Amino acid sequence: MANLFESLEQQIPVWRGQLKDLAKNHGDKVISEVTLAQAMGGARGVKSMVCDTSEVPPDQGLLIRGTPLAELTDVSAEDIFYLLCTGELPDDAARENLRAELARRAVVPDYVWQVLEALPKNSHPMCMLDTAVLAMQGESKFVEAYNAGVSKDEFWKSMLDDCLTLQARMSTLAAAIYRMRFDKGPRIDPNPDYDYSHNFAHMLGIAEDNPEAADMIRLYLVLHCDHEGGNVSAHTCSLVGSALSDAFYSVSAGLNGLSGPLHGLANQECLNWVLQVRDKFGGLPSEEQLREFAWETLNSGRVIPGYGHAVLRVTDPRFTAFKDFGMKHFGDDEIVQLVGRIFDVVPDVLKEHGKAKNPWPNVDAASGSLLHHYGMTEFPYYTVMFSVSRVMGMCSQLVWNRAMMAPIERPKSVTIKWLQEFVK
Ligand code: NMX
Ligand code: MLT
Repeated sequence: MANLFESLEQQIPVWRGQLKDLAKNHGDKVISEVTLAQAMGGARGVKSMVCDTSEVPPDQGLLIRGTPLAELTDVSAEDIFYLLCTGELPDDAARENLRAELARRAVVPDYVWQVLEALPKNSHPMCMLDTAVLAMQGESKFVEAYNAGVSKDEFWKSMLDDCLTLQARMSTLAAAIYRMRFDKGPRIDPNPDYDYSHNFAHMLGIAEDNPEAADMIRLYLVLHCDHEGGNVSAHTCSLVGSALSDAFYSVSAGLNGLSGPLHGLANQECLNWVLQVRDKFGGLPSEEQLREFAWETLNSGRVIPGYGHAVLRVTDPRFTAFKDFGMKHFGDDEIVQLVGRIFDVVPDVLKEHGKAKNPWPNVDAASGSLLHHYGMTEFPYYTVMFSVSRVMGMCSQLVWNRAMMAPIERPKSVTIKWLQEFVK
């Protein structure tokens, strides 16, 4: 089987042909209409972008290149990245080739550590991560290629080069941020013999003699990898990339979007909420107590983190996979039990509340409980974990966009006056 680069080189002409055929022969077909409410409501449901790495049917949840997530819970991070980029799972040789490529690039240059050390000690871990990614922009091979006048149809190659460097360094950066920010001791160097997940667990310092914890990190990286093109971080990343900004600019922008509490930061908010419940009731509350607490949150004008979704209308399969892992390995853990009890109570509360279109849990409702179990109790860190995985999705989308020579994104905005006149 071909390595990642060779596989892309074989498939890109085919994908280009498919897109060209669609545009030439069906370019005037209407695939979506936009109501005034949608224009004012965050473009929810408007089909206006193409993304081939994954899709989220509202009644099923994540399909990665057509495969339901539930069928991919045993694969490695390398497998997922290869699948996102090419549409196929790698064989042993292609997986090892990608593993070695990422391991070779995993060392983070000293100037990045100096930048991080100069930040205020109480910086949010996501601010540290975004800053570190941006700081590396000067190393972009894409910028080098662009400035050298490389042809547009070759841009994907230098984009892939940057993306491999960025992805390789993500886990090194993220692990170091954990250790720096939460006083866990000195940085742990990457081990070039490990695979990506094992290496991340090793550098975090949580899983040296604990293969189960390392497996949880693997699962974490697999489950968060991508969620089609329209979520805030992926969309931001590809929007910025559409201006031919390089991967460092684009991914850093995407990560800033992931840092919002309605998006990736919901995992920190969620564990915070779970711990508030535990602390208020001194352990596992009764269903009635929990119902009251959920109503208190809603009545104070706040959302229940980890519940609801802009696209999904069923329980998120990522939530189910995390919950199953927790139940299998440590079902008696208090936080895992609490997450289960919240799942028994909150959907009915949200239905009664009558606002959320989707009362079911999303990925963030369970992910923190696993990290917490393995000693990663510092919940402001959780979105960084999400990021290491999600950069695989952002990068595979960036490479695909460059390979398809995607145009600069530029939707049309309208004014209130324009809308008033239109509806007259
Ligand atoms: N708790 C309380 N109210 C909610 C919730 C919730 N979990 N979810 C939606 N609503 C409200 C929402 O705030 C909105 O209220 P209003 O009309 O006053 O503005 C109303 O229900 C309708 O919202 P929807 O159309 O159902 O949801 P939307 O597509 O606008 O937003 C989320 C989707 C995910 C932002 C929203 O469900 C939410 O805020 N959930 C909690 C935060 C969260 O878990 N985010 C993580 C998403 C996954 N991720 O990792 O990125
Ligand atoms: C995601 O994983 O990106 C979230 O579930 C949010 C989304 O899809 O909009």
